[in-house]
Amino acid sequence: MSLDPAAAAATLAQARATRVPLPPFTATDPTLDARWAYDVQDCDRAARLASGESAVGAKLGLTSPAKQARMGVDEPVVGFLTDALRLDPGVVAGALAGWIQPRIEPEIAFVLGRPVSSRLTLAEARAAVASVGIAAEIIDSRYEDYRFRLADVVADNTSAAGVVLGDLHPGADVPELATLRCTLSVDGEVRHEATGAAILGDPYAALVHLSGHLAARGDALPAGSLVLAGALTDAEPLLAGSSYRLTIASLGTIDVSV
Ligand code: OOG
Repeated sequence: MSLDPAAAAATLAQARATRVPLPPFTATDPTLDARWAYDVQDCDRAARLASGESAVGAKLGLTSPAKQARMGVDEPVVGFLTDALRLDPGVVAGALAGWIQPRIEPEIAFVLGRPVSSRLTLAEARAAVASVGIAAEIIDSRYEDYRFRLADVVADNTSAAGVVLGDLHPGADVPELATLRCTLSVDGEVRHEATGAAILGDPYAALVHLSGHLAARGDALPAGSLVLAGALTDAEPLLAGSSYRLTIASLGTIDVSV
């Protein structure tokens, strides 16, 4: 019998609280799968909501070739977002001590203009988006050295640790997202570049994937939800004393200094 999902969620919560990373669950049970892992996520989400956090949306992960290759997992994953994950750029430095091995990565953020509960077409996904912006996602794997398999990273809410959201623009005012250029610079030096097409060929395809995931699990997101489409480039470690600039043409820039 697989490890009880509630027990795994509690073990991950303990790792977050104590900042002591874990060996991956799949090292002891390689049969653990995505279904088990999303059950762990459900336990984690229920515990966080019971402790007073509010659900604010969802995040996709591993939607770009750069991330899939780096992390060795070749399919997109979905996590949940609560208000506790929303950060102002100015507080990231102060939050550093609360993480284990944080990294930062550039993302496209959507705010939904309508609820999503069934699988959308690409055209429906576009129409479901009210506004679009740039986000900086902070990830912090609760597994030693970010070594995990699909079931581990899903159980760990896809490494979610924080979100800095930039200005939002009405979806209709933004050029074709697949064409937008993105850079991630550290201390003034460009480390990573990509276009929006890095995300499943078209960032709206991430929303299609999410809608299929929600439909399959009988889950839904209300209008107003925040959705992160997944990193366009590989992530950079967040190191004290460094400055990070994330830019997506037409969407904006986020500066974070730690
Ligand atoms: C997994 C989460 C990846 C993304 O946007 O690709 C992710 C990880 O890299 O630890 O959030």
